[in-house]
Amino acid sequence: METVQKLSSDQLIQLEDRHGAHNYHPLPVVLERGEGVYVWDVEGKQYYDFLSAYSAVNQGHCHPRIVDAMMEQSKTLTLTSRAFHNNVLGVYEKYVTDYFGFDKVLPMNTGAEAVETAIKLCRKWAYEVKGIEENKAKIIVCENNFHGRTTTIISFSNDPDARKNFGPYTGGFVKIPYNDIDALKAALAEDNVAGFLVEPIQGEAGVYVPNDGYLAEAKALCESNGALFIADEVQTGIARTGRLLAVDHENVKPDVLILGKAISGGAYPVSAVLANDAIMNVIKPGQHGSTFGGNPVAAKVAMAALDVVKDEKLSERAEELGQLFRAEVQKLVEKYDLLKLVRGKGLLNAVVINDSEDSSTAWDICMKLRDNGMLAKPTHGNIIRFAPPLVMTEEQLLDCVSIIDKTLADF
Ligand code: IF1
Repeated sequence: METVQKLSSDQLIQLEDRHGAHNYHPLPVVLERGEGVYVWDVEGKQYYDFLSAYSAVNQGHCHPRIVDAMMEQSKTLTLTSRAFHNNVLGVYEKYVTDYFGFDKVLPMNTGAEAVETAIKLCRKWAYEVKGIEENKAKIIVCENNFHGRTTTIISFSNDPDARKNFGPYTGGFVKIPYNDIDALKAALAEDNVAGFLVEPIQGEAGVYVPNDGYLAEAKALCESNGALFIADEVQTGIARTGRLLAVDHENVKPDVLILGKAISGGAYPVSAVLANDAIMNVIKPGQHGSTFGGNPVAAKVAMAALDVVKDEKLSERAEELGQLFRAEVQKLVEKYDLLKLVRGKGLLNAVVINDSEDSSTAWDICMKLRDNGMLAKPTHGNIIRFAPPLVMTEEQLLDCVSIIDKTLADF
């Protein structure tokens, strides 16, 4: 029998470097196992995961209930395509629409696909229900948005890395500043506006939390102008910010809700677009879909992942732990000049480093955090995002705060 030699971190990083496209710049750590709030690298070192796969692993790594659901269904039926019915899809569709309180769901796989779905849905609704002249519909978006990587989505990004040399771009989008109600009011007053696509908290922009009341006002303005309020909760949804949805903080019900990431607990690519009949019924057979969307494994995984969120009270935990985390890190902000501020909601938080965006300070801090057993990733050069799995205990969270403290003290 052939013996497989175990590769070291360095060797594995080299393989990626040589054979993979260089579309990421990962922290140099090679993980091979995860359980709950912990991950282990190939040398056996244990870390707290403070990224949670960009908030996909809210339920913790390899949650046994989610993994069991996936294994069980994988042994029975993995994919039929939508050319035939299967015995899981309808059950899931009822489950997920009851769970979030919408008439219908359109299942997809990735966040970007769900955003694309919402854009198509919004445009079709605008032409067929609102009565906008064909090809004239405009969707309002925000500056510094992040909604994914497709050609249409990057067309309305203003991040040069995301955009440059990927044109020609898709038209039909109007960009306004985030967290600016007057700008929204002015944009909605224009002709042919179909909808407003917004992140309840801007994730990629550095966990940028809008003013209290912004989302509720924005929703009310959309309503009075006959435009759809489309919430991209791919990152903020599923208990991350201390509520099931981030819009729940302001009791806002979106016309179109976009979910991804943690709807599967990170076990499988699952995304969803939810809306009521008056909107969703504009999509007819043949007009949208995907081979894997709503497949039986995805459906079972999503139901298990959403069960876990309720049964383990993850929204409540995120709310409580988030309060504690920000209070503790605020003490560090006062203790270290290096930290400018901490902000966030629930367990979606970031600290801004007192240094320029092009400095390497945040990256260097993340490297030291790694050495001290905690994994986090900088964004925009001087911001570090802290988003651990929501299944963390208070004791573990305080342990992490002391790791941050110790790391900064050494700096
Ligand atoms: C990467 C950030 C997180 C998203 C929102 C849609 C999507 C995302 C609000 C698309 C994806 C990602 C993808 C990721 C980095 C990342 C991210 F740094 F950009 F902000 F989460 F923190 N809407 N967010 O945040 O979902 O198609 O990726 O499933 O590696 O590019 P996707």
